[in-house]
Amino acid sequence: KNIKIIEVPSEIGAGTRGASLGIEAIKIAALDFMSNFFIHFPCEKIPVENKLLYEPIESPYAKRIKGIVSMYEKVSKAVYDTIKSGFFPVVLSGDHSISGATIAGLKMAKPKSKLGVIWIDAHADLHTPYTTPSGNLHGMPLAISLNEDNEEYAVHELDEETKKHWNYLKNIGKIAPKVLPEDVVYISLRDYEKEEKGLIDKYGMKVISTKEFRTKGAENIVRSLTRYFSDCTDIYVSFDVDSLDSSLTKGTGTPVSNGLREREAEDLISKLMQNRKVCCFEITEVNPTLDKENLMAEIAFNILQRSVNVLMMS
Ligand code: DIR
Ligand code: MN
Ligand code: MN
Ligand code: MN
Repeated sequence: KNIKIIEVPSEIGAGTRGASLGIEAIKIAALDFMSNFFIHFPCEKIPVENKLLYEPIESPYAKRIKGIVSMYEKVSKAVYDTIKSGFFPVVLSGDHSISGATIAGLKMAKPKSKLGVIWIDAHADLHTPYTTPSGNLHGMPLAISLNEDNEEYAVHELDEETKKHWNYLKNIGKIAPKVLPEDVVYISLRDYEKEEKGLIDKYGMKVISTKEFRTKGAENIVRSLTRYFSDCTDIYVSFDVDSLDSSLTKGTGTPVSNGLREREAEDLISKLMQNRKVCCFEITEVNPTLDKENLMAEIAFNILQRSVNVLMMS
C-alpha cells in the first residue's frame, strides 16, 4: 500500500490543553530513535482552529463546535482525496473528535461501503451534546458517525445554533448514519457514563475488555474480528492512546487504569493492518505537555512504525 500521512493538530475537542502538540512529539520520538520514518511518506497538514481556545465558549454542551465544523469539512475532504488518489490514509490527530471527520471522508470516498470501525480506547466516545458531562467534542465522534442523539438520556436543552451545527456534523457528506452500531467494536473500553452504556446495551454493541483480550491473545482476537466484520467491505482502526494502561499514559489527557500494555497494543494493531479490508488507521490524543520524557509519543511512534511497515508490505 502507498501510505499518505494526514496531520490534524487540532485540540479544540479536548478538555485538557496540549494534544495539538502530539504529532510534533511523535516526530521528535522518531528523531530520538534515529528513524527517518517521516521523510518516507507524502504528508498533508490540515489547517486548524486552535485560536478558538482564546475565545469564550459559546456552546457549553458542544464546546467550539463551530471550529469543529470547519475542521470536519477540511479533514473529510483530505481523507476523501487521499482515498480517491489511491493512497492509504494514516491520520495523526490531536484530539479524538477528529475521527468523526476521518470516518466521514472514508464514507464519502466509498458511499456504498459497509464500514466497520475498531475503536481502541478506554472511552466509548458516544456522548452527544444532549448527554455530555464535559461538553467536549472528543467524547462524541462515534455518536456523530452513528447519527445518534441519544434523546432517551437527554439532560441538556440545546440552543438553535448548537443544534444546527450538531446536525450538520452528523450529516456531513450527506450520508447518515455512516456506520451502524453493529459494525463498531470496542477494545479495552473501561471508562464510560451511563448514557453511553445505554446505547451500547440498546444496540448490543461489541466490547472486548482488556481482560478478554489478554486471555485470548492478539492472534485469536484478530481472527475473531475478521469473522465479525465478514459482511463489512472496509474497516477503519482508531487508536486512542488512552487505551493503554495509565502506567504508560501520563502523556494523554484522560489516563485510565487497567488498560493495554505497549506490546499488546502493538501486536493487536500490526496484526489488524494485515487485514485487506483495513482502509485507514488513526492515532490520537498524545499530549506531550503532560508527559515525562516524551514516553507517550515514543510508544505511539513504535506502534505507528510497526503498523506502517505491515501496511507497506501488503
Ligand atoms: C469523556 C472523555 N467521556 C467526555 N472522553 C475521552 O468528555 O465525554 N475519550 N477522553 O477518549
Ligand atoms: Mn477517544
Ligand atoms: Mn479515550
Ligand atoms: Mn454485521
